[in-house]
Amino acid sequence: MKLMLALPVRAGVALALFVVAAHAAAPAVKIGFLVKQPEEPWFQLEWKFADQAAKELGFTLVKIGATDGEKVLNAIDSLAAGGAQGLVICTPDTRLGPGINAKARAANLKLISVDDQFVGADGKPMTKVHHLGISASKIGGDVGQTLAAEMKRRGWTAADTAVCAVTLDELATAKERTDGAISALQAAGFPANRIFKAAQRTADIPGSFDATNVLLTQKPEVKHWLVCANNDNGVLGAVRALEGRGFTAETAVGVGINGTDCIVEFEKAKPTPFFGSMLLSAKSHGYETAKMLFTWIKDGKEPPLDSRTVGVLITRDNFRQVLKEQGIRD
Ligand code: FCA
Repeated sequence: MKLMLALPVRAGVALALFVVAAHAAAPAVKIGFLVKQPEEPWFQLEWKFADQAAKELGFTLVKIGATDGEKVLNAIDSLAAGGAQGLVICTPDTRLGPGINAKARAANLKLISVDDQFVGADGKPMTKVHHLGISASKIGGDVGQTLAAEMKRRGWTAADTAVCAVTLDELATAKERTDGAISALQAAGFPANRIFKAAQRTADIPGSFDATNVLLTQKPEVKHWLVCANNDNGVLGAVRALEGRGFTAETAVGVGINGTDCIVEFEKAKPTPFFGSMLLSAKSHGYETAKMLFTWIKDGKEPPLDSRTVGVLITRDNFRQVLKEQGIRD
């Protein structure tokens, strides 16, 4: 009897010791999260949600602002040396894709690209690298439809109105967004010859400000402007240029994308030409990508190769409520 009791007890102790040992031996999961423009509120929110995943799921997150190719390659080296097993990246240049992929593979790091899909040497998207991005054409289409609806609501005529599309065509997702907006405007009956592109030289507010100023100088006769761009900052730069020429919320309308970089604009006491934005899901892009990578590393569960997220229109009227619902604001 004594022996019978003793055996399970001993086995239990042994099992407990084994569990402790196994736990100690399991390598801690460490993940890098690299973004191309760490100063953009969009990327800060991605990081915030990735941090939340790290806390909830129990892994280490290393956030790195990788603003050029050299920084990306150095970051991958230091992640590998520091024992990381994977990285999520929004690359500063999608053409770095093949190099990043090769380096990550060589270092045995699992890889997910976010927002901006890698482009191969053939100029085509690298569809074998796991990616989570936005449904860019659809979201751009929603921007175009919103602009067309606002023009109609205000009773503007096509003869008095023109479209300023601030473009960043070297980035595929950006081109899909502005192309989507232009197609939707044309589908709504807007004449193609009143749609003008202003190419940004840099993907920030000054880049869009400069590009728009050139266009406004060329077209002084236009009474009303409709503005679309790659993202909120693209539209913000254009709005600042329009304001510099006396345009107001009554004479120009811009709709951005991200919904995160325009909050200060919406909070201004007086409306500006920045009418609305397609709010993207920073939580999916930050939390979900980090979680997908974590479960891939920990349980070997490979994420889907290509995931796409949607956007929802926010304006001065509803932004507080929607941001609260999405956990972006208290
Ligand atoms: C690109 C843009 C960002 C954001 C993201 C989803 O990287 O540059 O502003 O829109 O896609």
